[in-house]
Amino acid sequence: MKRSLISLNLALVLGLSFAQLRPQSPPSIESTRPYCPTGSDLIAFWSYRDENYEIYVMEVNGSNQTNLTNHSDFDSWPVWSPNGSQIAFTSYRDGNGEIYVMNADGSEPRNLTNHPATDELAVWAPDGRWIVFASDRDGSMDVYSLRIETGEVSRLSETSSHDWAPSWGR
Ligand SMILES: [Ca+2]
Ligand SMILES: [Ca+2]
Repeated sequence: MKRSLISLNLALVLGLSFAQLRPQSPPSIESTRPYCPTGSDLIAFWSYRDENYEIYVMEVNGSNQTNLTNHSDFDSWPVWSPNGSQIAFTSYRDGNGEIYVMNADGSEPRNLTNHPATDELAVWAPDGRWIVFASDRDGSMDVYSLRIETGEVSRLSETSSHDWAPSWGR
């Protein structure tokens, strides 16, 4: 993996973790994420319409809105795998933020991080083999990579400030 490909677009950071941003009341605007990369005209997004955040997909015209997560805890921030077959997301269903991956139809969700610290905001590498995410497992929020095949995690940023919300360059 070329670190140079990673744009550590570290979020504006006010010392708040994603968990702390969880709203106490439903937001007025539903957050959206990009189109499915396979050109299937699907859009993934997260919504509070069920009184807890769930990940949905819908057609580009807004039809066929489908709840993929159906879990009582916080599920958010969906990102398509490069081939469109899977969706990574952040979930608090295990009591702390974890990076999950599920099939694009919502089946077979699995916890990739499985760590007691906060792990959140996954993005896929363009080759589909890596996920980059933010975690506070070493004391402050930093950016980490995870090799999906092996589960190997590497720390990419090492600062005492809040490094967050990475994205990949092309
Ligand atoms: Ca949920
Ligand atoms: Ca965790």
